[in-house]
Amino acid sequence: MISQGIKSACPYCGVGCGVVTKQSEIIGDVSHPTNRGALCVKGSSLAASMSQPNRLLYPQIKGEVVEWNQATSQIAETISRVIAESGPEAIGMYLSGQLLTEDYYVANKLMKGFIGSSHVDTNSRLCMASAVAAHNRAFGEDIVATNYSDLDNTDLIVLVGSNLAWTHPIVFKRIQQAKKQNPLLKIVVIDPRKTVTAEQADLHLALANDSDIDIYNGLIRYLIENNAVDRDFIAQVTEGFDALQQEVMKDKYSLLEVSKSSGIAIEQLATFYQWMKEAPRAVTVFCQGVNQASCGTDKANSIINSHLVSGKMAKQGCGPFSITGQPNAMGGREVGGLANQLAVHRGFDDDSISQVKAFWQAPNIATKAGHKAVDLFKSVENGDIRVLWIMATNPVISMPDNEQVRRALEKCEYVIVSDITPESDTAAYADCLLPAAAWGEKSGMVTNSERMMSRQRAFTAMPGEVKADWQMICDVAKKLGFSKAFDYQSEADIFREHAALSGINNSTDLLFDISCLALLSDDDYQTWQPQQWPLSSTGNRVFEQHNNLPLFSTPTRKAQLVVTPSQTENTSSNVMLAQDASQSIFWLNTGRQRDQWHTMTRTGHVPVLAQSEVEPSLYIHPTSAKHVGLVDGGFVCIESLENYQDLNKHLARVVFDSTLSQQQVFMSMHWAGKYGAKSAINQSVIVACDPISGQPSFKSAQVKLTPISMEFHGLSLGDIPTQLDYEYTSFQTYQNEHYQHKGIWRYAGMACFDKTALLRSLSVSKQQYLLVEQKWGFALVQLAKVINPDAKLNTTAIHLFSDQPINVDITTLVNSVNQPFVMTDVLEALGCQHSKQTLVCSCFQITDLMIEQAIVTNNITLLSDLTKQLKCGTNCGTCLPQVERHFFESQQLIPTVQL
Ligand SMILES: Nc1nc2c(c(=O)[nH]1)N[C@H]1C(S)=C(S)[C@@H](COP(=O)(O)OP(=O)(O)OC[C@H]3O[C@@H](n4cnc5c(=O)[nH]c(N)nc54)[C@H](O)[C@@H]3O)O[C@H]1N2
Ligand SMILES: Nc1nc2c(c(=O)[nH]1)N[C@H]1C(S)=C(S)[C@@H](COP(=O)(O)OP(=O)(O)OC[C@H]3O[C@@H](n4cnc5c(=O)[nH]c(N)nc54)[C@H](O)[C@@H]3O)O[C@H]1N2
Ligand code: SF4
Ligand SMILES: [Mo]
Repeated sequence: MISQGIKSACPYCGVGCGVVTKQSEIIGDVSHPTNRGALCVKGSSLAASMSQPNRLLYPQIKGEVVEWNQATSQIAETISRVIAESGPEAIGMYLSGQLLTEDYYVANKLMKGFIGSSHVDTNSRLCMASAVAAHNRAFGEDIVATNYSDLDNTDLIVLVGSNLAWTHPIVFKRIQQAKKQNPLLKIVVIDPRKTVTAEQADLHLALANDSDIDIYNGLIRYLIENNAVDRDFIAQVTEGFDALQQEVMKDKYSLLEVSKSSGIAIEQLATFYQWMKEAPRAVTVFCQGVNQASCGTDKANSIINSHLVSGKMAKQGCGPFSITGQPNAMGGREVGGLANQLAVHRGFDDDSISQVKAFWQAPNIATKAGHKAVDLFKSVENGDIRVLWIMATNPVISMPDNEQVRRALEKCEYVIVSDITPESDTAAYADCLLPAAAWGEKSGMVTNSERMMSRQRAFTAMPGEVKADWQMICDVAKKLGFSKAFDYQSEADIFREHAALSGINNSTDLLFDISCLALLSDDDYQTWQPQQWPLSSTGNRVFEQHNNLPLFSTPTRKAQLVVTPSQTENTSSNVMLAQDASQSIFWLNTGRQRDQWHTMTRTGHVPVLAQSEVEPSLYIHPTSAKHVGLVDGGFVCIESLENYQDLNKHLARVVFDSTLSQQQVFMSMHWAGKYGAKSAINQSVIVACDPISGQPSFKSAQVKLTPISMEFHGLSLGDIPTQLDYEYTSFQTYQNEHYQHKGIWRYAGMACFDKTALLRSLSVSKQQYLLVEQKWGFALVQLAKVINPDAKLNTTAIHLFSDQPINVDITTLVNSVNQPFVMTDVLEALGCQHSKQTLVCSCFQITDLMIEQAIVTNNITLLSDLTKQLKCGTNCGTCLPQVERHFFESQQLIPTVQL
């Protein structure tokens, strides 16, 4: 039962859109300043995502359901015993930017103040750590320097390492609207791939791996040489210009040399530099193509440098904009959830330690930074950390070198996992599995990319015995003897304390101070309207202005220009790839698809979201593919060059993509759990971390590709016939009015195709199954009952097996299941080799075939008529370039209309 009219915030990306409940739907909140009612396809599918096929409802110890009391007692006893034996540093926690501020606050307080271990890190280490480190170096504090409104009114928007159209669609929509309002607005995309975002740019710089710093140092050099730096701004509010100038004047940053190291044509580079020089205002949005690099912190600082030297900073329409990934990545940074922060933007200096200790009345305050994520799991493996509590993250899939994480968790004495489903790959390693309240059932605060604090509100009852994460942490804390410090009655209690703690920044130049909310009433917390910090009277623009110049949070109040030397020689795959005579080594770039969220636990079961990438796919340029013997639709083995125990590899389906450069391949990070854990990307991603931020360079793995020929291919609709143990398996949720089964399994094996053995292993009895021989293999039609012995049959599942890749039209096949049909229909469905339809618009479920048919049938000659008729591209707008492409392609097929 959903309570009506409840306002909350979308639990996916860091855009932070407002939503509201309406009947059984969840729709965009028109009063929320971030999205004004708009939602992307993930946000629009929230109601569907809430029907989790397998919710975790009760605490479990070693797989047995237990009472909460037993679970929390065992956790507290284990923690106490291990502390007594090995000290507090043997306890670790691994948190998530998907926790609410209140959950995050109590977890951090318990670990750093009461248990006395700073080995508490978060998946934000994989996500925002480089941006955090860069902000700290440049501004003296982790501050995102811009607001969304800066995108509405500017002259140039540069998107670096960000596929915004897919990953932050509602912010991208805002940019599309700004462009419509002001056609002179220029958009530049710096990304090695021609993404849907890049397709919509005025200029796309398809750079070589990690050559961003070269491009930015080259830009600064160009601005200096062309007298386009803001000398007054540099002198008055920055430090370090001379050293930076010395670096960028080196030969390697000339236009010619940067063109060589980045692989971008001189004219394109010069155009970008000229636009940056001429634009009175510019915003640079950056995300994982910048952060997830072994030089990620330097990349981010090189971008910030360009804004500081050109004075395009701290004013309307200007600034570097590190856009956050997870819904509460920013809230986690506010409470100090990273292992190298203590709390509220404070580190481990003496002052901070004593102030936080006094505020918390902490008996065991941690006094030095703890292990960052990758080191945390190494410490677990080597036995230094003996108890690990993992909350709201799935590191077995999302951390680099999955095998190492598995080894660590297997070896760890006591693993606690809090999750909403027992199906997360990490839950399988839990000694104690705790059922967490999910989005819609829990309440708290989240902060989005532009520091906007919004409420998530519960609108449905908690099922089973689930508890909010903060509640379970407090239950354990109380059993550890810290009753007074963790005796909160509500989220509001915790939020007030967090706000009050930020008051220790009052006497400093730090901007994060929300202590004016320390006395917020329960009512005010309940009715909270989105508000951006700083909450001060000077408005919500960060960096207070003094004589029209910004003041930063550094001791001198000046921003720091950081020398960021080029790393292409060390990090670029070009060098290594150039030495690869066999040319079977590739630069593996990884990232996101439009319609899935991370490890799929919250989106994999939603049919609408499962259609754009239906199985684990490796994208590769056709020329490179041919060179290594890969065929479109075939299988590839992706193997890390550091494959120690023949474990760091996995299989995926090959998809040709001629927009990629020839040395680069791409795969999404999502495949996990039953959907395709065998093809999880990070099994073969063993990469270096940024030495400053500790963030893994997920975008720069080097891999060997080998074609795999399968002897056996299978595709099943409906319940899977047997335990699948083939080399390759994947699952796609699929549902329509005729087909109410779970979905489509695709599998393939290397063992010889033996029909008799297969039938035996499936324990097929002749009464239940119908065997249909085809020229490409055979099909098993699983019959529920015979309706009419003469002709009409009812099926519950169809299994296809072949020694050839199976290429049938799924829509036709699915439509033939679960309805009575005559045998010839089955044959038609099985034999059909229609060209595959590709989903173009997820919001309205429009495929390329539907677009073509609409154009031909209705003789459509205007793009606007097409979008009006099919609605494709009219919701979030991210598919517009594809719609346009299909429209123009099909226009060439239709004879020109004579007027
Ligand atoms: N649909 C969807 N949206 C999401 C998420 C999701 O799971 N699904 N997750 C959210 C989260 S947590 C995050 S962190 C964000 C991430 O959002 P993004 O950072 O936009 O997404 P990614 O696909 O990880 O990577 C962005 C781009 O970096 C490029 N890149 C790779 N190497 C380089 C390089 O050397 N230089 C440059 N300039 N670019 C490079 C890649 O080609 C890729 O297109 O998305 C958020 N939004
Ligand atoms: N190769 C590669 N790897 C990457 C990346 C990449 O670009 N390439 N990106 C990295 C980035 S930026 C990120 S952010 C990470 C994301 O990686 P993860 O954080 O591991 O991914 P999620 O699937 O979001 O995991 C969240 C888990 O929390 C559970 N959950 C959901 N709601 C709640 C709740 O309210 N309480 C609790 N306790 N649990 C809940 C979910 O079921 C799920 O198991 O992946 C990183 N890994
Ligand atoms: S843009 Fe992000 S926050 Fe907004 S609806 Fe989509 S996923 Fe949710
Ligand atoms: Mo992220």
